[in-house]
This record gives sequence, structure tokens and C-alpha cells, in this order.
Amino acid sequence: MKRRNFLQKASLTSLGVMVSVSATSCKTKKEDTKPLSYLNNKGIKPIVIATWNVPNATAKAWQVLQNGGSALDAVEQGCRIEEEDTSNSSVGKGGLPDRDGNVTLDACIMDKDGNYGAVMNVQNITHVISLARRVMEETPHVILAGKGAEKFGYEQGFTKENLLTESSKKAWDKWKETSQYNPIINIENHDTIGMLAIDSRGDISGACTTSGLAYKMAGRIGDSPIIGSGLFIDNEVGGATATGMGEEVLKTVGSFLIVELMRQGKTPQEACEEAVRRVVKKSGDRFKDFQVGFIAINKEGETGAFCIHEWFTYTVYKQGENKNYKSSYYNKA
Ligand code: SD4
Repeated sequence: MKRRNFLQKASLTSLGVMVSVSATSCKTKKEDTKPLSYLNNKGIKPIVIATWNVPNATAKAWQVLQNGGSALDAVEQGCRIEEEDTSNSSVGKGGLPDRDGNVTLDACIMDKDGNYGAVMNVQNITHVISLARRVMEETPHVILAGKGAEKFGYEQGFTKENLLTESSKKAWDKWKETSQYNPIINIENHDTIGMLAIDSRGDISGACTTSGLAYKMAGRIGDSPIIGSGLFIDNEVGGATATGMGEEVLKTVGSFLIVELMRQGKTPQEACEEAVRRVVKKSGDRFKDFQVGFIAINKEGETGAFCIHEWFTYTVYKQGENKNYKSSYYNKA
């Protein structure tokens, strides 16, 4: 559906006309089918890169690319794997709740044409990455938040689910014994998935989805759904995405910075390093207590990754190989 038809459709649904769109498949918009000869950079292979150790997600995205799918479909489908994996306590169903016990999700997606869609502070819907895509493709807006986003999701056929699993509830109950709130992204609270892909036509898209910081204040939004902070794509240059302490990424607009640095000639690795240095410099001494990690890709399919502290990893699927890598890092101390 075109954006201009949105208001018409919205009024139909408010009149009670059923909208039966499956929430599992999101191919409402025909993807570009430029011939492969369009590529002036013949070296480009399909490639997927994602934050953390998410081999199932990158494998899904790779499969989409191998079947000739677009980078946009690949990143959406890849992120959905983590959203439905209840063992990932930072994304989708099974994500750790806020301090009131509500699981609230943030996500955004960006395509090769610079279109962007995001949802934030969404409850009861697992596949917020698909919901973000619907915002991008089916509404005249780019961001929907909270109840409005949820309502739109149900109108689009998304299922209402309880996202608080037994184990997340147990963790929250334990946390409540002390209710200590130190918003430190540590080894127990990561795995937000940011994913970037180049398809066989050489086009780039990206996606990012998270339940945010565990035990955050109600209403808190991090970097992940914010254009330029948690994710940025420029199909002429490359893309970048972030994980870690969202407040710090937001203050430096890290993903946009990385893409702009690549535009000026830096490699993805150099650009990620510069962005991390920027975060560190702005934080004074505080960087010792939080993690930020970036990954990036350029139009040629070169990748980069850099973080503050040692333990950030990322997964790359290229040339048929799905591998997890340790990121290089700033804090050698
Ligand atoms: C946030 N950047 O909400 C996210 C958290 C994160 O792995 O990356 N967790 O601030």
C-alpha cells in the first residue's frame, strides 16, 4: 500500500473493516529488480554482518540473499530469528523487562533508498522489526511509539503476545530484591541485534531490534530505533549499526558519524574506531563502566568493528561462511 492510501485505509479499519495481512511475511512492497549488470563494482558478494554471536540470524539473512532476496528482506528476516528466540534476553520475546516488569521493544529498519521506519516502547508484539518495516512502507510517518504503534500492529495483523517469559520474570523478581539500578551494559545484558546486508545487486539495508536496557525506567528509549544513532544506511557509501549503552551512542550519533567518515574516505574499521574514540572522549572517565560497539560495512563489502571493552563480538556471513569474530577494542587497560 502506498503511503497516500494510508489515511483511507486507516479510516476503513476504524470503521471495522477487517485487515487480513499476515504478520509473518512482509513483502508488501515490490523490491527493486535491477539487473545484476547494474553493478559497477563487480567484486561485491552478498554479505551479512550482525552484532554479537547470532549465527542463526545471519544464516537466515544469508539464505534470503542466496535466494535472490533483497538486503531489506534479509535483515528483516534475520532479525526476526533473534526476536522469537526466548533465550536472547535483550531482544523480542524473552527480553528483560523495565523496572515495572513490562517488556518494551524498540526497532528500526532502513532501506537502500534511505527510507526509514521505527517503533519504540512497544509491548506485546514480538516482531517489532517487521512492525518498523510496516511503519516505513504503510504509513505517512517514520516513527510510531507505545500504544499507537501497538494499535497499528494489530490493525496490520500482528499477534498480541505476552513477552515476559518465566525466566525473564524470575530475573526481574531477583533484581527487585535489591532494585539496584546501575545502567551498565555488561556481559549479562547485551545481544541487541544490529544487522547490515548487501544483496547481489549491491544494495545495502540495515535493521536493529532490542528490548533495551534491562530494568530501565518506564518509557526509556535507547539508540537502537533512532536513525543515525543505532543504525544508518547510505546506499552510496555503506552502513553502520551500534550496540551497548544507548545513551552514549545517542549523544554522538554514532552510526551516522561512521557513514559520513566512510564517505570521506575512511575504511569501515577506521570509521568505527573514530566513532568509539568520540564516545570515549565525550564520556570523561565514565567509559570504564559502559560498553559501546559499532559494526560497519562499505559499498565494496569491506567490514569494520570496534568497541570500548574487550568482549564485543560480531558475526559475518560471506562467501558461504558464517563466522563469529572478536572485535578489536579501545580499552587496553
Ligand atoms: C539500548 N543499545 O537500548 C541498546 C542496548 C544494547 O545489547 O545494545 N544491548 O541502549
